[in-house]
Amino acid sequence: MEAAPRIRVLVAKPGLDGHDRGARVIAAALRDAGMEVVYTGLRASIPGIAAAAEQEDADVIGLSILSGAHLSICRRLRDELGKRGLHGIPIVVGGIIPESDREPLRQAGVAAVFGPESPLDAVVESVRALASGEQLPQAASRKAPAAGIPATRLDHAAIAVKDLDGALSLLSDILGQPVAWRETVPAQQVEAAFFDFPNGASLEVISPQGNAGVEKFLSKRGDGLHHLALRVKEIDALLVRLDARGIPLIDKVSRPGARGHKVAFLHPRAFGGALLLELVEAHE
Ligand code: B12
Repeated sequence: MEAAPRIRVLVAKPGLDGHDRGARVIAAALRDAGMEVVYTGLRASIPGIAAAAEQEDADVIGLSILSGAHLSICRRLRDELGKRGLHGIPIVVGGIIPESDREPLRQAGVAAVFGPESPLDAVVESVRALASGEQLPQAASRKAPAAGIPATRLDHAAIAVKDLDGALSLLSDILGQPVAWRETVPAQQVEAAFFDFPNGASLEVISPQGNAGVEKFLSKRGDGLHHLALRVKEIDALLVRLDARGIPLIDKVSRPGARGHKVAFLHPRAFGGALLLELVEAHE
């Protein structure tokens, strides 16, 4: 029995910018999925892309565009392909594409749009479907991740205390359980202890070991509720998104926190001074 012909994809990087990571990642993912991939390299011209699509007999053309010029590039490519009688080759586009440009891109004949952090398996499946002549439903175009903090649950609430041993013994007695975990966290300059609960959330008790913020909190307000922490995934990508939205952050990049987790704090200004919020990506 003859093997089915391999899907041929032209991955192109038009424009004058040097953002080629996305194109390389996609080319590798499609290749790993068994497709034949031709990558144009940086700064491919529109006529060059159309000529390569013709010569390589591409089933799908994938464009990686992070420069902001996606609309004009896609319209020009559609025209250039038309001149060569290649109207039918589906075009997919990835990169930095504002939500408001998705519909104009669709009108320009683009079959699917993939923003930052698009799952690679979704890209592979869409390319496979397009190569076999399927139309993608609108929803298959991957949208940028939703704005906001996609927290999976409350990770912990933390109280700050001056006398850690005293506080732990009082809490152990009242809660009727021993401390589950205690450590010094050098990156946070605190000593931290945790009481754990069956739903996975914890009560953290912290005491400063050179942490000026916690010392100031204690001298101003005394022992008390210091922060809440939400469990999240892919914390660094989330921080980039929050920063891009202008949300005030104490940490733009995560730091090592207690229990080997990655953590980062939003600035209390994010909540008008009412809340210090920590984000926690678990070390599984
Ligand atoms: C890394 C980076 C760089 C690196 C690029 C390294 C490289 N070789 O690629 C360097 C430091 C060189 C760089 C430089 C610049 N950068 Co830059 N850079 C970034 C950054 C932080 C990440 C991009 C990246 O590599 N992501 C990782 C890859 C894997 O993700 P991706 O490309 O998004 O790809 C995914 C999807 O988009 C999609 N996809 C992408 N391509 C394709 C293709 C196909 C076919 C498909 C199906 C899917 C797909 O799938 C991928 C996987 O999910 C972004 C901000 C951001 N958070 O995106 C800014 C960003 C792209 N840069 C930006 C700018 C302005 C610049 C500079 C002009 C800054 C300056 N003033 O000097 C210069 C340009 C220099 C030059 N000569 O080009 C802007 C672009 C603004 C815009 N378009 O509106 C951004 C958005 C930052 C910002 N918020 O302002 N940059």
